[in-house]
Amino acid sequence: MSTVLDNPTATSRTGKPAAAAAEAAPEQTDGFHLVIDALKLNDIDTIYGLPGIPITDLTRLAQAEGMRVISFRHEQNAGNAAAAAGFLTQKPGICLTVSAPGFLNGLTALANATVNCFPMILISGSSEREIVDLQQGDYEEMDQLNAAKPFCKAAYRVLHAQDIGIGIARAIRTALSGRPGGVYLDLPAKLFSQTMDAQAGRQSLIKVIDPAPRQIPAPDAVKRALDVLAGARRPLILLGKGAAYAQADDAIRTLVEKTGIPYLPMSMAKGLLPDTHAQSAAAARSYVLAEADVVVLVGARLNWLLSHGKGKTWGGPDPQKLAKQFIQIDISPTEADSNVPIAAPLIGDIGSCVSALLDGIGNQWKKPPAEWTSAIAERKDKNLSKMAAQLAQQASPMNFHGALGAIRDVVKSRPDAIVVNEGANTLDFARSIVDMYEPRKRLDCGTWGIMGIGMGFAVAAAVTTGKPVIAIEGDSAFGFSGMEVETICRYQLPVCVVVFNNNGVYKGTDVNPTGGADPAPTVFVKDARYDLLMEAFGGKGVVATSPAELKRALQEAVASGKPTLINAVIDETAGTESGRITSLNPQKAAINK
Ligand code: FYN
Ligand code: ADP
Repeated sequence: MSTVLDNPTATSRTGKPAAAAAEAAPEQTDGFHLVIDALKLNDIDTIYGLPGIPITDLTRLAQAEGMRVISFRHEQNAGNAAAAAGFLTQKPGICLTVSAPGFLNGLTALANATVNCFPMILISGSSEREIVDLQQGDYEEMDQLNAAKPFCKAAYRVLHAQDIGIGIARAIRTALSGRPGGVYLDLPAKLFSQTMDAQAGRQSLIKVIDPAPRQIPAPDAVKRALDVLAGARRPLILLGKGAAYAQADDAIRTLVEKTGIPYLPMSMAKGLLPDTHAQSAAAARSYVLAEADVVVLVGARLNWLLSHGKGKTWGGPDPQKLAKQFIQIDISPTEADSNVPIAAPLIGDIGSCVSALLDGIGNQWKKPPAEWTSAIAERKDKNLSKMAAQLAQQASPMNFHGALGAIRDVVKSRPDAIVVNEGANTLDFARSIVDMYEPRKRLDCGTWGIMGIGMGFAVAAAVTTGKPVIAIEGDSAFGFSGMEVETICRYQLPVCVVVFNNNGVYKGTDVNPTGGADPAPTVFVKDARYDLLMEAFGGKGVVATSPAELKRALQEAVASGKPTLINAVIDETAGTESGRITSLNPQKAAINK
């Protein structure tokens, strides 16, 4: 394998061979080094990417200069890793791709990061502007800048080495400030080998000061919010992944406990307070959404996951129940009134907004009426008992509850582990069965309900935290990023993938109605050995057919920190079409019934 030093296209710091460099003056730098130096100056220490023309040497040099470079097998997974790293660290995750096809492979992840409000920068090499713009048929020709624009907060291109510092500073500031999101940075191939005076190069770099400035809410907006809240008889705090991202954990916990208001976590806000907290209304979700009269949204949008704040979920058709008042804490002013009227928008960063509410509340706050909290407790107890009974059944073959009950026990004993979760039934059951105890320990399909985030998110979670990662994967969902088990083995990451293998999408029992040889569209190879995939790369593969086997294998994997894949054999009749969101699935027309 070639190294930086023996690779002729990589320039040394002086831009000249060592012997010549001794007599050459002044010292030179180049585009490669300026990109790396600009990232390092801003405390960015990891690149997730996939080498190839024109960025291969950038990956080599970045590693040589002390950055961690995690090379993937497909850019979408590298992009997802960068996005998850952004969410976990509040620093933009960097994804580095080659031109056109590599760039496009990364674009889904960039769009997903933007939709999820995760800070991420997709840096892509691109082909020569002169040829691309005249559409003369360059190698990997594509107008990447314009292709990226609809999918990110902003897209920038750098043409001159002396502008690299500015380009990276703008990308960082855009990704982090206000509502976080994805940014595209286009670096044409020619830029990397441009040279300039090293001293001038150093001076051209920018260390971004205060990239996510605090945004203090206006005092009258705080007062309005407190007035609305004070009038509530059935208040509810709804925590979203924005609240998890904000890292205002203590303030949020204090707000919940001091006011005594029940709270409902969205899936990635689970663990902000432990799911076992007495005030958690997660197990009474339908009840609290329908019945609450004032809802405080903290970093959560009233999108499809919350039925747009309308309809049956929120108490319709009863007009009294539907006439709720919302207080919305968000950094983005345009989020308010996006679906229903917001009585008290509280615009600012979550830490500042929650602190301002706490200051206003003082020590005089009247806790919610007991009839509200005890009605919730009653609903909650009912659902918890129902769940306990389902978890106690040891069905054979193993079903979702059996398998997830085993995982739930392991997570309880390792609350520092990070859970990555995707699939349909595997996602929906895991969300309510596997309790989380610490903030930012759950990563999942997020705002889009996207499949394919699994291995990318798992790699980033392991790389950024060094903690054990448990990826709970539907067998279909796993397929989107499964090849990255090689990446997990190559970097020896403490990731245990549990594949819920029920032989198909949703379930494995569909048949081809024509009686033809092709399997039904939703069915996979029966009894597939996903565990062998991990063994192919030197990791550990295990088949688990019972909750006891699964629990033992997972405990061992977490304790060893070794890459492991557990093929959890699930009853192929278990699972419903589209899981808990069947209502979104267009039904066959009556004519076909
Ligand atoms: C929740 N619940 C519990 C618990 N937690 N019962 C007992 N114990 C515990 N710990 C109850 C809760 O009160 C609900 O019952 C029910 O379990 C389901 O809770 P959940 O999962 O929180 O709520 P729900 O209704 O499914 O949430 C709607 C949703 C969710 C849209 C937010 O379905 C979601 O996040 N979906 C994402 C789907 C997705 O992205 N899929 C990927 C594409 S799949 P009741 O209160 O009695 O209602 C492509 O096919
Ligand atoms: P969930 O899917 O969990 O409900 P969403 O992704 O819908 O969460 O909502 C997250 C919200 O949090 C977005 O509207 C975003 O603008 C907001 N947000 C993100 N970071 C911050 C922050 N630091 N301060 C305030 N709001 C934030």
